[in-house]
Amino acid sequence: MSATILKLGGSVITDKDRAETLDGPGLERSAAAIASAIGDGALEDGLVIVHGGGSFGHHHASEHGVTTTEGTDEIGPAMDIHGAMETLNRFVLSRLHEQDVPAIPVHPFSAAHRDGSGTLYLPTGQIETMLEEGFVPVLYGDLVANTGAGATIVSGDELVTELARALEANRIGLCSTVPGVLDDDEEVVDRITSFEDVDSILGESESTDVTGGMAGKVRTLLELDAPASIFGLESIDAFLAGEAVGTNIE
Ligand code: IP8
Repeated sequence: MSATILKLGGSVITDKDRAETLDGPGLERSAAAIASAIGDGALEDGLVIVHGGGSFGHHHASEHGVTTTEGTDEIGPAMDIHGAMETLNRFVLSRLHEQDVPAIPVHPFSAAHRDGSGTLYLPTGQIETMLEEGFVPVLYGDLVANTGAGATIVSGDELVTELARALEANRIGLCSTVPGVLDDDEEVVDRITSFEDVDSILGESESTDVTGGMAGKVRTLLELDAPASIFGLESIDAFLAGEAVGTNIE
């Protein structure tokens, strides 16, 4: 199985400054690009979409103090976070359906879990079968049951990493609100091929941030076999058409 994995960042599809508010134009632009790439036959090996939480998930997660390591075993907070993400997922699906994209949801809370050391387990047989049958699976940052911690957050980026390995993805795209990884002069860096590049471009302080931030993202992507690109919404059509856009991490 090989497929393209596309992450739609939460800041692309939601208004980050207003709780539970969509960025309608951003979402519609993304859905239109996906529909036209499928129509052009550019994604014949299949497409898996992962979307972030934006002002839906993150708002509730921070209110309840839930992170990828700090969990909750209370049903109220759990349903606030998961419920908001399910709502966002329904919006994403409906915009994709309006453009005739055969998108179906895969709810990480129901599919994945973490063990006591925090390692994520995500079965992918259902996703592979969906792809074989011509569907476009859509996953999202969510909660997952976590041994000894109740339920913790799983980020969209973690899901992308797991999917890339399990599905032997041929390409990974992270669509965000920045046009790529930026150097000190705010110019997009075309290519990153080593951890040394990350240190020299993003600096020591950023590179120590292994759990989040751009350096952490780039480091994780470097460890994967598939080439990855980080790009802005303006380049989504070109990425889906197979072009090199934004920052290429290989
Ligand atoms: O926006 C986090 O996913 P991300 C999702 O990909 C939640 O980091 C539930 C906060």
